[in-house]
Amino acid sequence: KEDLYQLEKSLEDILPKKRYLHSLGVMTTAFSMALAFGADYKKAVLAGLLHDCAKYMTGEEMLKECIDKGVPVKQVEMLKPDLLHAKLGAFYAKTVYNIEDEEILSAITWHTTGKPDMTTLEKIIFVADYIEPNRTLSDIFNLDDIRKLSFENLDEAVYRILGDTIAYLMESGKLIDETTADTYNFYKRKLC
Ligand code: DGI
Ligand code: FE
Ligand code: FE
Ligand code: FE
Repeated sequence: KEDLYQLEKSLEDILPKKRYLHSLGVMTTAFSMALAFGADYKKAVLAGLLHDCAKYMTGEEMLKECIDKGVPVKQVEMLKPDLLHAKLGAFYAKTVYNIEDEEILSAITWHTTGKPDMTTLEKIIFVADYIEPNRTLSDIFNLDDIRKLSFENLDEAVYRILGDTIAYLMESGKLIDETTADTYNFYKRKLC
């Protein structure tokens, strides 16, 4: 049932090549971080591999799919439907890939915005998504620093990633999901 090779093949079939390679990068990064931080590495592998499993559709298609399948959609997700790939990914992880573990499903659900007071596994997936080897310095500011920090202080890494993500969203005039802002505030308070 938990045949990793079969799962990798299914994702390779459905995801665009770059997205598939990114998923493998998140999987191995999350595996290493789970070992470093004493989290369940098997859960980290499954969550990392599957976290973007819905990211082969357009925003419009994801919105329609969520409405069809009864997955609740927030107002900000109506306006920025790309955000839906996280919760739709968790829905597919459960219904298509037979993942029943709530910790894995939750880590997938919250991998884009984060959420206040995350579990170690949730933080690992959130951070691994940002630092995995296929991400490049041209995509992401401060990537070297954040990669190093990620294996030293997980909360600090989450905080820095959110700060940089929010700065990027503001610069490009994009809507900020309230959960992204709440998560930033939570970790800012936690660290001071
Ligand atoms: O799916 P990935 O590209 O691997 O990574 P992700 O799921 O973390 O998505 C990253 C994108 O999501 C990035 O372009 C920033 C965007 N994002 C994160 N938080 C918010 C957001 N976009 C909006 N509009 N609002 C947010 O709060
Ligand atoms: Fe994603
Ligand atoms: Fe992310
Ligand atoms: Fe991702």
